[in-house]
Formats: sequence, structure tokens, C-alpha cells
Amino acid sequence: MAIDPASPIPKYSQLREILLDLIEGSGLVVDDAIPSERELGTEYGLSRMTVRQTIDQLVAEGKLYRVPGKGTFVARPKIAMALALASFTHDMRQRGFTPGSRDILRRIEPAGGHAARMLDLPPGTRVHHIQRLRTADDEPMAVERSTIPLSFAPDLDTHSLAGRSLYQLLEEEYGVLLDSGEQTIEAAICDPTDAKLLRLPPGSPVLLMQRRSFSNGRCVEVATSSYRGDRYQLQTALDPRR
Ligand code: 16G
Repeated sequence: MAIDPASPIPKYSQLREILLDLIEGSGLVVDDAIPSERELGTEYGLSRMTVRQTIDQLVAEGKLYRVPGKGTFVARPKIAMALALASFTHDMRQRGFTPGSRDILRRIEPAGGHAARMLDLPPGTRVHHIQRLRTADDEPMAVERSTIPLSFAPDLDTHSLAGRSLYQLLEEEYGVLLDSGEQTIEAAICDPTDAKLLRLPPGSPVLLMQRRSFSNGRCVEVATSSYRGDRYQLQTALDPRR
């Protein structure tokens, strides 16, 4: 592929197509270096600024990463998360990763106004509050904060969740099978505490997900999760517009 100077498509967009083809096609594999800015400029007859603009954008999208003094490399593809009522453990296992879970905080507390509303409970109802760092092959992926009414799982606090699935525990120990859910997803900046846990530079983007999961029409879990923006993307099939 070459840059067409007569094309109405901006040169940085044309270079983007060329680089994407190199990254996603058969040209390069993960952790391979891409040609330097100078080499790309010479090869495609582009200014250094145009080349940098294109690379900056691909770095921001998580398709490339820079190592100061070394160059720019092909990043791992992001995990394409389906919009489903899946547990982290199940999802990661299906992708061939070893899922992990580290407790950051677990306690029983009275639900505040917001949590109580989300759970359809009177304020002050006792709930389990669980904050966990979720890992895949020991790499931090997400921070999850779940609130679960005591009525569904009275002694949940006595069960370890290290390396164990919360959803599986709910099902096996308490006979609570989640059968529906709703979820919102927003772009957000990682808060400084979560950034440390996720080993991300301050100010990194995350996908902020709020989930309510139900069993027989009753809300069992309200969860707020921060997923690494550099490792996750959402994927869904699209139905025809009705
Ligand atoms: C998912 C849920 C989270 C739930 C967890 C259970 C999102 C955004 N969140 O990660 O609400 O607590 O699964 O996973 O999808 P586990 O069964 O592996 O503990």
C-alpha cells in the first residue's frame, strides 16, 4: 500500500490503514517493533508530525505501545467482552486465562440510600460489601465492588473468595441462580486507589460498569466494576433496527 497524495482522505488516515493492516494482518505479531517514525516518514513520503499523529492515536487506542528509548511495539489485542450475565471466572477460563481474585475489603454493613434503592430494599438493610481485585494469569484486570443482601447468603463472609467464583458460590452454597441482569457501561478515569491496584498510570481510562443481577425477579447483586481500558473492549451482535 502507498499514500495517495491526490486522495481526499487525510494522509494520517491513510497511514493508519497501512499500520492497521501491518498490525492486524499477517505482517507483525504481538511485541514486534513497528518501523521508526523516521523510517515510516521516508518510506511513505510523510512529515514526522503526520507519522507521530497516527502513532499517537494507535497508542491511545491500545493497539501499539511505546517503550522510551526503544521504539513502538504491537500491543496485545484487547479482550472482547460480551454483554452477558457471565461471571469473571467463567469468562476468563473460557478464554484460556487462569482467573484470580484478591479481597481488598469484605464487610457486612447497613445499605446506604443508593445501594438500598438499587437492591429494592429498605435503607439500613444489612448487606455484604465485597471489593475484589480480579486477575487473569496474575495480571490485574478489574476492581469489582459488589453489594449482596444478607438474606440471600447469610454467612457469605465466612467463605473465602480467593480463586473462587462468587456466582458459583451463590449457586452451590445458597441455591441462588442468577437468571437476568442489567448493566450500564461508561467511559471513566480510573480513581487513584484503583489505578495503584490495577498497576496503571494515574489518569488511565477504564470501563466503568454498573450491574444489577437478579434471581426470580429479586435483585441479588449490585456491582460497580472498573475494567482496564487498555485491556478490554465490549463486543455485541447487532439486531436489525425495528
Ligand atoms: C462479573 C460481574 C460482577 C460479578 C462477577 C462475579 C461485570 C461488569 N461484573 O465480573 O458483577 O460480581 O462477574 O464473578 O461483568 P465471579 O463469579 O468470578 O466471582
